[in-house]
Amino acid sequence: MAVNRNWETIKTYEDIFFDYFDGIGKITINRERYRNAFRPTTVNEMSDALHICREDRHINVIVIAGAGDKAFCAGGDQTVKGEGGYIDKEGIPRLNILEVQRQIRSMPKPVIAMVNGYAIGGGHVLHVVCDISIASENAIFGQSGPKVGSFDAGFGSSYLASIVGQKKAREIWFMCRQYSAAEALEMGLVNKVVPFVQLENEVVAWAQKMQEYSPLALRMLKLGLNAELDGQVGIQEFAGNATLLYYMTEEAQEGKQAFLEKRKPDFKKYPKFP
Ligand code: S0N
Repeated sequence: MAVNRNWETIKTYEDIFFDYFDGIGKITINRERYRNAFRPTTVNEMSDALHICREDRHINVIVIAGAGDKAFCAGGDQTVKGEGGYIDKEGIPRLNILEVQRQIRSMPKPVIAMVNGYAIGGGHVLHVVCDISIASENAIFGQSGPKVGSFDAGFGSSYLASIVGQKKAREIWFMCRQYSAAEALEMGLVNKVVPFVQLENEVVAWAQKMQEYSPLALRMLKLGLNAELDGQVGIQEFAGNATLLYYMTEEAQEGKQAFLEKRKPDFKKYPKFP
């Protein structure tokens, strides 16, 4: 049974809802009329909300959702697609969803996709780049790029292939088929499928469970899993986080302290673990 949670508004936008409950920041695309297809405004707002999620110490887990019961997200809004990208209010073509993908991937906190209906095109890639995908039984998954004149050969293809395998990823893109939630579960594309009315309960339960565990451990695991696939960028992200851990040691503080006190650092006293 669905539970009525007291989600508090974090910030008000035009195209998205951005709410807080119990350590969870929830970003909901609110363009139900267009199956939650995103336009540049939607994406700019998602990017702003994700930045807040990264900075806000009260937010430990992020949920991405779509409004209503029909769609998670139907990808880029085809009505504003022009030459060079999706045209924003100033008339500039944008592919700014790629920035949102990068933000989700490098977010040092778990990101859960709450897939409540169609996840198609760029909307499908959006759930793929999230750490965990939990879907309702009515969810439908698929890529449509080659049918509508677009493609995502980045995370939308290479990361997808690392999840479902190369052959299946090629089928998904080359055939533009739609897959049921059960099929998505079968191919490892989602973590769990539940009845629609239980979707939010399930997502919140996963988010609450993760919050019982060490945030630094989850963070390093996410970055390690990314680093394997992301080449130099993945190593740079992982190394940045290793530096953060190093700065938390006395050994690192000794280097800085010695410099400030104009003396030689004494690193000999620190243990060298085998
Ligand atoms: C989702 C679908 C299957 C739902 O079908 P259903 O339930 O029958 O509803 P419809 O009647 O089709 O839709 C209801 C209303 O919503 C509008 N609408 C739906 N999707 C979009 C959309 N993407 N853009 C604009 N409007 C949309 C319908 O037009 C309808 O409106 P009315 O009532 O006025 O007719 C079905 O809707 C569907 O197939 N939708 C299109 C899915 C799709 O092809 N999406 C775009 C795919 N491409 C991308 O997402 C590009 C991704 C991207 O941004 C990118 C990323 C990396 C690199 C490059 C790119 C790039 O931009 O190329």
